[in-house]
Amino acid sequence: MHKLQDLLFKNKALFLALDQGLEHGPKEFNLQTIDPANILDIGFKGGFNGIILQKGLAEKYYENYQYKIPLILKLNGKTRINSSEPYAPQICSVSKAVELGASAIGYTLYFGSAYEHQMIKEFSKMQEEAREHDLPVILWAYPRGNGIDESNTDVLAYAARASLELGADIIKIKYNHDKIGFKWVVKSAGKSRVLVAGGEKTSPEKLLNDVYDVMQAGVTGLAVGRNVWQSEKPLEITQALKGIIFENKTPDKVMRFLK
Ligand code: FBP
Repeated sequence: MHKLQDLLFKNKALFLALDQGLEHGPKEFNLQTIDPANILDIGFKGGFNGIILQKGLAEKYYENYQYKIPLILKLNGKTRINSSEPYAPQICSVSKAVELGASAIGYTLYFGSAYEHQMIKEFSKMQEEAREHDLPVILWAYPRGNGIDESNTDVLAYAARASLELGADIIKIKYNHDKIGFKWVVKSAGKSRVLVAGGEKTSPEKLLNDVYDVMQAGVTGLAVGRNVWQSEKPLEITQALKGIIFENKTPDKVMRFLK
């Protein structure tokens, strides 16, 4: 049986991302959050639908959480130490993901990069292997590279459509604050689900309003990292996000969790 439904609640999803240590470096963490176990705790206590980890964290920290929160294993990644044309090589196999107990796999594809063809090839192979193991596939669809406008609505819609055609079950994409245009991005994804990325830490009001807007545009939910675990009230902001995503509440109604 396809496990995608197992990752959803009321057909919606809220995932916690913890792959920023590789992507951005330890500057994202403080003395508390530098310990991955403390963020896994937030994932479990907050009742997230899944936690997104790279292989190294999964090997060393996931064992204690395997019956508490589903694992979404990222199979590629890169650092930002050298900011040349983006390419995130595959660093983990599908069979390793199965061994580590993953409920889904993830891959970041930089649409428009000079290395796009290489990533499309890698992703396609991985997607077929994932099908053999019945693992849902989440594609981080990030337009990026020389001369690419990352927040252009047409470019985002193209990335969403390309992800559908490449076989992604869930497409994780960034919101560009074009409320109307984003509906077209979601439509372009067809039967693939769309999740929005959290982005840099912002005020709870702005985050909740953005999440409300993307839910109105038809997305399935959010895969958020910094806006939760960099918050002084990570569990409260999680409650507020859940109110909007799973209970269709408005930002005004859920702000009480943060008071
Ligand atoms: P955040 O909610 O912290 O932005 O995490 C979402 C995410 O997609 C992570 O999975 C990933 O590490 C990061 O953003 C990549 O961000 P970017 O490549 O834009 O710096």
